[in-house]
Amino acid sequence: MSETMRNRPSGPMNGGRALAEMLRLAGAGPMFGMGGFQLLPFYDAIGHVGLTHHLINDERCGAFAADAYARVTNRPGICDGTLGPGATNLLTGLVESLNGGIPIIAISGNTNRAHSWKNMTQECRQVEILRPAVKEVMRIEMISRIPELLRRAFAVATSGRPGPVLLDVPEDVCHGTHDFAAEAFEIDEATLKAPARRARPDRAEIERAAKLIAKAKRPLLLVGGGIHLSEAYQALTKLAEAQSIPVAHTMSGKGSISCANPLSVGLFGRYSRIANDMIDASDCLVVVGCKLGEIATKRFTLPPAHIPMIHLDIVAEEIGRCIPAEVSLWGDARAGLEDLAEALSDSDRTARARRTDYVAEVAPRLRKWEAEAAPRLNSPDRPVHMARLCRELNKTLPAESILVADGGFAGHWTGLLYDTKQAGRHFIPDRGLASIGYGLPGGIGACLAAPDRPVVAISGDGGFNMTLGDLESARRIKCGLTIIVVNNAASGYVKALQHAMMGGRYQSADLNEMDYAAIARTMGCGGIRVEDPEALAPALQQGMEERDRPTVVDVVVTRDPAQMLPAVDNRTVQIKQGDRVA
Ligand SMILES: Cc1ncc(C[n+]2csc(CCOP(=O)(O)OP(=O)(O)O)c2C)c(N)n1
Ligand SMILES: [Mg+2]
Repeated sequence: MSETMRNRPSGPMNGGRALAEMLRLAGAGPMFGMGGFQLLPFYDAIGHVGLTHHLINDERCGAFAADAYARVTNRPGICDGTLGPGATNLLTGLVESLNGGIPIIAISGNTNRAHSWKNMTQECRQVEILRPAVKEVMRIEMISRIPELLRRAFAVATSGRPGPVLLDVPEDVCHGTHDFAAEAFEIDEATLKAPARRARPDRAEIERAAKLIAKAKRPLLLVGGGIHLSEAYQALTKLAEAQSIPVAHTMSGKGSISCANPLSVGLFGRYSRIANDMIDASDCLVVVGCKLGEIATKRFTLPPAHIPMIHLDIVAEEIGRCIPAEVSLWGDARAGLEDLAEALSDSDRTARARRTDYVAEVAPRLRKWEAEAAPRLNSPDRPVHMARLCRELNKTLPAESILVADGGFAGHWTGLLYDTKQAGRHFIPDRGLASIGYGLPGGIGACLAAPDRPVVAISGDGGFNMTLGDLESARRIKCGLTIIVVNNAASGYVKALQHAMMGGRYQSADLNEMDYAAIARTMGCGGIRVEDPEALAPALQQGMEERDRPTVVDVVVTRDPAQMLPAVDNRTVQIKQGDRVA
């Protein structure tokens, strides 16, 4: 008998307790939320059954923290919100997880059904509001069905493309009592972590794909966040190395292969070092776990239509959505990559020999890019240049660390210039919905998921302002998180666009000059203000050494909107690719 089965509860208990017991059996990690009357019995049971729950000051942050926790562990992140505003505050975070394919279980309290729709305080149509924000809504109408629906929530969250599930719990279900049999408390271990099950692509299609790759002189792998969800790291590196195929990645796909691997050609799409040029010169693209959305394709101008494309994805209807695929591989990324490697294995030696010159191009191309970018990467400028900040991150962060990147420039600059030193989820940008405000709560979730590893978050000042209240949570939770605030006293992305497109007419783009390090210190956290680039590395080091409280590193960067974009934004001006690489 498994441990789970031995610890099954039985007898009369309230709905909240039954919920908590199921989460305990599922091995749920830390949960994030803010209580209210409806879920009180659930909160009461949390400590009793030995689960961990953190009060968060904004439910959106709870959902973001759960999302980052799930990205690091591939286990469902868990968050909750009370009736009405608690539930609706979850919305932005849940859409991030939905678009990013991240397994989440969100619990919302709802009204007592004896009084629903009689203008109950806080009441709203929360299920309807949240329905399109999640993979599935499960409304629990009977206390006796709590174990069954929790079981299903885990299965839905971790199967196929993972995603968020909303469990909507009426007050009377949470507070009411049922006499449970021990047999009710059962959970399928396979569903506790994504991917719950692995589907293999059709054999004949694998053979077709293998033939296409075999005859290609310049094949290129384009990979997205699906590699992380499938934990396909080894399979990807193995195929790339066995066949000498360089690898380019999206922002979410960074870390699919180590950025230090000689076959890694970096980010492709809106911002690129050499990857876009490699795409242009390719004769076979192998796209894996990647939706080929706007940013990855430079607003659908990449890749050129004449290059044959093999597209491997877990969601069949995602294949060919934006760009037609010559070969469609429907299945799990790891399984598909393994099958491709196996189908090609007889040709490994000859393929490597034939592609010697091809892969030998990568290093000099990168060196050329590096030489062009060097003045920015090594910039001694004050205010600090963003490229210099990225370089200091590359130098200072250890291989096992995690960098969480917020939706503003922080994400784009680090997406382009930050290098992971090993494969794995070491870079977490919120590219599902690209909301600002993810950095701090995402950092909290990542810290709790990886308590022994340094976690650094990087956020714009606008994004930080949005979620500053949860610095209090980070301190209370004793997160040894380092949070870099990219302080440009502006909603910089907007200001840069207004500079480029609106003739410098700035509207609602400026923020106050603030000292976020001083604010952090007032809140009982560490706070370091950095104005000199030489002070970056020691500040980051000091932040990472603080193991039981957060440190804010407030970095003063340029206020010049002409200097803010990491490369030319293709929606604004058409400038030759590579004109401004950093
Ligand atoms: C919730 C939300 N609102 C608006 C946007 C649009 N947006 C993208 S970047 C940006 C600027 C954010 O300012 P800040 O966080 O200071 O970052 P900066 O661009 O200045 O580095 C805005 C408003 C968004 N992504 N998310
Ligand atoms: Mg800003």
